[in-house]
Amino acid sequence: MTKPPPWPKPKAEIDAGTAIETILKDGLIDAMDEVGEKFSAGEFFVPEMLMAAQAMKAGLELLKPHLGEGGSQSKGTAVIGTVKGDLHDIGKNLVSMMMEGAGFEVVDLGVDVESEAFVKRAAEKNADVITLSALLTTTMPAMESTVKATRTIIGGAPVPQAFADQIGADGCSADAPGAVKIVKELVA
Ligand code: B1M
Repeated sequence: MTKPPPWPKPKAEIDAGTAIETILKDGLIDAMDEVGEKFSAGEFFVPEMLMAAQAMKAGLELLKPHLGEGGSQSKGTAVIGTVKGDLHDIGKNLVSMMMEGAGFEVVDLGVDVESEAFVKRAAEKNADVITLSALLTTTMPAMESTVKATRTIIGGAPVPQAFADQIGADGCSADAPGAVKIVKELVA
C-alpha cells in the first residue's frame, strides 16, 4: 500500500487548535509546491495536479470560515479573476476568501477572463479595485490589456497635476491639445 503523505489533515489540525496560517502555509501550500516540483521533474502529470487541486480546494473550504477578521460593514468592492488563457484558480480563490474575510465584497469572475469583462463588471459593480491573478508566465501579458483599459486621464481648467497625482490618475491636462498628447503617449 502507498504510504500516506506526511502533510497535516486540515480538519484534524483545526480541531487540534493549530494556527490557521500554519495549516495553510505548512500544510496546503507547501504540499502544492511539492506537487509543482514533481510536475517540473516529470514525476507528476496533469491528472496528479488536478487531484492535488481538488484536495486543496476541499482543504480551503474547511479553512474559509477561519480566514476572516470579522466586521459587517463592507470595506469596498473588488472584482477578481484569473486572466485570459489561464485556468489556475486556487490562489485566486484564496486571495478572494481572504479579502472577503477582511471585509471586502468580492465579485469573482472565475478563470480565463477577458480584459473587457473585468472592466465591464468593475463599472457595473462600481468596484474600488480590479484584482488579476495569473499563474503562467505565458498569461502574464493578458494582465497588461486590463491595466491599460483602466487608465484614466483628467483635465479641465482648474485641475492641477498635483490633483491627478493625489487621486492616482495616469495623466492630467489643462487643455485639449495636451489631452491628445497624453492619450497618444499612453496608447503608444
Ligand atoms: Co499548473 N502550472 N498548469 N495546473 N500548476 C503551475 C503554475 C506550474 C508552476 C507547475 C510547474 O511547472 N512547476 C506551471 C507554470 C510554469 C510557468 O508558467 N512558469 C504550470 C503549468 C505549466 C500548467 C500547464 C501548462 C500544464 C500542461 O497542461 N502541460 C496547464 C495550464 C492550464 C491553463 O491554465 N491554461 C496547467 C494546469 C494545471 C491544473 C489545471 C492541472 C491545476 C490547476 C487547478 C486549479 O487551479 N483549479 C494546476 C496546478 C494545481 C498547478 C500547481 C501544481 C499548483 C498551483 C496552486 O494552486 N498553488 C502549480 C505549481 C505551483 O504553484 N507550485 C502549477 C497553490 C496556490 C495557493 O498558490 O496559485 O501560487 P498560487 O497562489 C498564491 C500566490 O501566487 C498568490 O497568492 C496565493 C496564495 O499565496 N496569488 C496572488 C495568486 N493570485 C494572486 C492575485 C493577487 C495577489 C496574489 O492579486 C490580485
